Amino acid sequence: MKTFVAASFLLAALADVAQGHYIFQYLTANGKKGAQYQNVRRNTNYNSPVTALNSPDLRCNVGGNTGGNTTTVAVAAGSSITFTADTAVYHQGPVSFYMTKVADAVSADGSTDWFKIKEIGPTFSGGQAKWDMSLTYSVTLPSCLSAGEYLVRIEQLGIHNPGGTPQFYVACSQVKLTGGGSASPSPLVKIPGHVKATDSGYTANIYNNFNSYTVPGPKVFTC
Ligand SMILES: *[C@@H]1O[C@H](CO)[C@@H](O)[C@H](O)[C@H]1NC(C)=O
Ligand SMILES: [Cu+2]
Repeated sequence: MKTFVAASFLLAALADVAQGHYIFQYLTANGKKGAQYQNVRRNTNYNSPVTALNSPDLRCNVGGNTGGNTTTVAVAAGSSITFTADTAVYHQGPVSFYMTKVADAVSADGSTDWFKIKEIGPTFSGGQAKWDMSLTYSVTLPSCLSAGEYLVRIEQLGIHNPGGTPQFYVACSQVKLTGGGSASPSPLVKIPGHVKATDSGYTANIYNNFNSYTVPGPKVFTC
């Protein structure tokens, strides 16, 4: 078993060198897939993850602190949007979606309060964990949120290399929510700060006695 684990680590390390990582670049809204970076902020770190837990780059990736020429798409509260990456996710780990309400989605820097709207952890069956490693991930924008502009953020956390530093693959889309309600979403968090170095979902060893998992960050807000 030890040999197997060591071999897995080695393979994971080699794969990291040999393959490109994944970057979330496309947003599908209103059933229409936008062009590359049309509604998802452009990053400037090629396909590298963000790894510092205290970095503002955790919000919308390196280079994503403002929208640049990324435009804001109008979507109805209660509808679903989809993030698509350039290549499918291949590091095991959870996926979370966050939103923050902003005055202007193009210029917002993500320093405002965020809440989580969805999380995807592993499923456990027959002693095996199965992660959702996909090219696309969808989320429903809660129907009770108030109308206005928001950043919608996807976070895939690579925890494939226990003992190494987990890797955040993040991106922000810019949406203008229409319809909706008047809910005050909670709990609210700041990013960075939403994940702690001691969180079990951050420190987990997914190869050793792995039979339960808590996705890091706040509880999911539901209407
Ligand atoms: C948007 O800006 C990037 C550089 O940040 C540039 O490469 C790209 O061509 C621009 N796209 C449009 C449509 O202007
Ligand atoms: Cu990697």
